[in-house]
Amino acid sequence: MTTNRTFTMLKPDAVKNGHIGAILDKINAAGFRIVALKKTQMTVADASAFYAVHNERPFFGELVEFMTSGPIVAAILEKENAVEDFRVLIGATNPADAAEGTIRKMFATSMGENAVHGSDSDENAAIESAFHFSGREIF
Ligand code: FUP
Repeated sequence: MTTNRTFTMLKPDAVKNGHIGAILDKINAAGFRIVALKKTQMTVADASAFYAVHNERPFFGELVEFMTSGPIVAAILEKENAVEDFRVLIGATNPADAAEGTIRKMFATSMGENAVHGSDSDENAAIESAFHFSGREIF
């Protein structure tokens, strides 16, 4: 079942580099409706839980360190086929492989500091949205 919703984070590099407005513009222009939005900073415990699926991977420590290094902008986005369309909009995990015009091509600096997160399935979109937002923050 498709939920037509996905979850994103504008990562600490994107926030630090002043790209919040430009990235939200691209998200709007691509036809996504913002149903929840906030600036927040994850603790080490938060980031470790959020990325638990990667906890055996060699990059896990760096990933948690980076994701807790500064504030992020978390959002829930709505559009038909949201998960898949948003992953097209953000581009490949490594910005060097990301297609022209994608958010990661435009704003990411490296594989580790890749500007944005996008859920990889409807199931994870729901889990990740609930991780960051309560029911009364979603409209
Ligand atoms: P993505 O779904 O494109 O966000 O990528 P993954 O879920 O595979 O990875 C999550 C995050 O881990 C990436 F955004 C960056 C980091 N990562 C690395 O630093 N090195 C890797 O080899 C893979 C992922």
